Amino acid sequence: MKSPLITPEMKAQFEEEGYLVVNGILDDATIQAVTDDYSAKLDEVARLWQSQGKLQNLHSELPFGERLVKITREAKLSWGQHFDISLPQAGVTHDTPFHASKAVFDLLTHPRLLDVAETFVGPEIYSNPIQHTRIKPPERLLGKDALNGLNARVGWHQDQGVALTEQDEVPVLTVWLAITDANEENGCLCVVPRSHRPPELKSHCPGIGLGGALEVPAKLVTEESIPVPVRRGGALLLHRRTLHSSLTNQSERIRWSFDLRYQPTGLPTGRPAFPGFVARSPRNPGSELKDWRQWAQLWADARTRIANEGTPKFNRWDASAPVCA
Ligand SMILES: O=C(O)CCC(=O)C(=O)O
Ligand SMILES: [Fe+2]
Repeated sequence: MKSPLITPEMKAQFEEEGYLVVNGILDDATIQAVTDDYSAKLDEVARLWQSQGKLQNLHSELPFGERLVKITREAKLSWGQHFDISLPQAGVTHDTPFHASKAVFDLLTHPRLLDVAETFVGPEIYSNPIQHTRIKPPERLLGKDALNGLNARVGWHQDQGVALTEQDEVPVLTVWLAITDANEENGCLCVVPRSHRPPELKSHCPGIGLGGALEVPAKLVTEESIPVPVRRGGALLLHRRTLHSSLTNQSERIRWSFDLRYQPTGLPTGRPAFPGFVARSPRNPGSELKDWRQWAQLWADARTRIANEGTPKFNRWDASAPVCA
């Protein structure tokens, strides 16, 4: 069903401005389940780093966020790919870590979240595989090599610009979910209101962002932007062409989000090398993916295929374009 959290005025705001904040999507139990799940993952990674001599103390006595900050202060390493729910766009091997668990699958298919998606993409809902977990420690604690878009600030881009052209006409909705409060101090998103309206994209340049990310050169972003704080359990919805970036986490604590994407079933995702799934289908309920293990297996199979066959094409941009110089 359509989400009772979204009034016609809110829907109109999304259409006019290209973004919308929706509060109160996730309940405490869902957030707790995800936190417990990631606590176990953190413990696994900490033990790995300890066994590799990269970390002395496990700090097992601390709760999740404080433990992550404490370990980052000592090891200065990137947690990003260990926690992410996607594969990276380059360098995939048979051992590349990623996180696909029951708690995350339950989050991706949470009925209240799918109701929000349904309000914008209709009742036949496909989970697009362009999705990330970003658990960001205070940025100053990270070593230079550990800075990337999964755990530090993200430069200007349009989500349509990080997908292949096959997806250009598909109404993909970005749902940026706040697991902790996000604000200007700890690195919330900034958006350029109404930037979704021109049908053509801004030029994106591969390799110029942190960790070699693709982004729009700052000189091309002349419009006014605004920071958009989001409370824990709420979401920022973005149109696929809305220009956005994120701020630096300058606080003392973690900033944690999931960015998920939903679209109508049966259309290209813009990243065919990665697996999506039918999240909701009143027309063909048997096509819905219900078992998190199958979802995890789809990602494991994608990893094997990419490790064997090499890196597929992930974007349309040319680093040697004059605007990228
Ligand atoms: O969370 C961030 O820092 C960036 C997220 C983003 O670009 C997105 O959700 O599309
Ligand atoms: Fe984005």
